[in-house]
Amino acid sequence: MDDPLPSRRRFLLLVGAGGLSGLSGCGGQSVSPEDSADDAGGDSTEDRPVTASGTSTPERGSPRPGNTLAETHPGLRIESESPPVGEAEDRQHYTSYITPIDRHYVVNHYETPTIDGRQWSITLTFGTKEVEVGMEELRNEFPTTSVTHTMQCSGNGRAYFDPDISGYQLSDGAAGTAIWTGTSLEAVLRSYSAAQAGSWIVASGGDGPEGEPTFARSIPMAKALADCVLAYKMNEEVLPRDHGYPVRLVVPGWFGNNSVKWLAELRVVDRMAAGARWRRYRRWQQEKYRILPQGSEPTDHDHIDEFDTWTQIRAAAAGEVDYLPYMYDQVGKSVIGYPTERTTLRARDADGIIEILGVAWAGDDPVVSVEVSTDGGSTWDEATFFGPDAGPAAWRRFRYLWEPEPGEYHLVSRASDGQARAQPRAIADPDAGLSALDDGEYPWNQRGYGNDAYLPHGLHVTVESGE
Ligand SMILES: Nc1nc2c(c(=O)[nH]1)N[C@H]1C(S)=C(S)[C@@H](COP(=O)(O)O)O[C@H]1N2
Ligand SMILES: [Mo]
Repeated sequence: MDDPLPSRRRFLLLVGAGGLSGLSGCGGQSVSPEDSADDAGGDSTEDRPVTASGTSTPERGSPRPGNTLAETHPGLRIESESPPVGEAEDRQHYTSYITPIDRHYVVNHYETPTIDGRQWSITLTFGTKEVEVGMEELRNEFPTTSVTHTMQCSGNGRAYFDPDISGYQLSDGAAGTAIWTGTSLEAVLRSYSAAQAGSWIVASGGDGPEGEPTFARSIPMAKALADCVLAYKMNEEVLPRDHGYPVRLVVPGWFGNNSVKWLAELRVVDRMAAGARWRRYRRWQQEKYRILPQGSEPTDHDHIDEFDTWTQIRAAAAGEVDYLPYMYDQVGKSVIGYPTERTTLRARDADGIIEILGVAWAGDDPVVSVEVSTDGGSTWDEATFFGPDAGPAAWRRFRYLWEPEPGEYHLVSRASDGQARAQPRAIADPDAGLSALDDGEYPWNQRGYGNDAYLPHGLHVTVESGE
């Protein structure tokens, strides 16, 4: 090894416009991981030097620092360059199985950090132990694995809420399917005998600037062991900077907010990040990414048992649980990718057939059927799945062969999952609260999360005679 650094693995973190990144407070042994998490901020950079003035050559193949999101992702409609946020600018990528990187949406809460991947390591803490798992080790000492996963931002579809929701106005484009390659989280946890040390993992990113809460998510151990991946490649390329270079957590089937980018720490613990002791780590777990009906406020919880977001909504509506839902396992959804909104079509052949194409997925649940309606949901007909089936974490492609007369049409699609749950019709009035779902409508919620109602995702087309 030509590692010039002393015994302990260290990394240099170079920062962009966002200022010094706050990777403090991770050093030192502690009896309880929570104790070190309750950090006064700003101390202990000794073990893990943070510098704004160091230089490094980007790893070969990694994108050059300094590029704008518009440059690296020309297929996105940019909502913000600082921090980078963009969704696919049209629905064309819903007609193909794998989403090219330049069309795969990006959502960041802070600036994309500039990281020297050769120096990067993940700090794994469990019980009283703390180890550094470096990139070489991840790549070379564990079997390589990959997962095809449809990632969707919880805020995809926010633009359709009425009353409006403030925040990035994501409509249809904040979902994409990529092949994520790396090391299974289970293999790493087992090799250090870390899995038995707790029932939760708090995964945190290296992007939070000094003084800001760390982007951290609490993942139940069962899911971590089932299929999570520490990914360093996306669609067979070196993981791009904006998608988490050099390594991110990928939580298959779950909303994108769970897949922590620039993964810096994995803490094996016995509860979710909650309360004052987890001050730096609780914000993105407890305050954000909750389904909050009108007038409600989130409270911190240490533990939940149900991760299916739809089931959580139902349980909260029925008063069976005392917490408001967390954004984990994705709800069933389908999107038509062809034709597109307000287009004029002609039948493609003498038979007068138009092929409607789209994708459908349902998180951890398989998607079992897609129906298409050409009259805004009055009548439905079954679509056909085709193409690869990589398991529930990835969407299925569907097609529907349509033989229309000339005229105006309102196309919508509706997926059903393995529990016979069909997409709701529309977004409910805020007064309906969480029980809207029982009436076939999607609950309006304060942050505009999880919208899978079929009417807002429909489109209008004109069919002209082929003569
Ligand atoms: N460290 C860190 N991880 C993060 C985020 C972040 O801001 N910081 N954003 C999350 C959100 S909200 C989403 S939807 C996905 C987006 O991943 P992508 O940009 O690769 O599409 O990353 C998640 N992981
Ligand atoms: Mo997100």
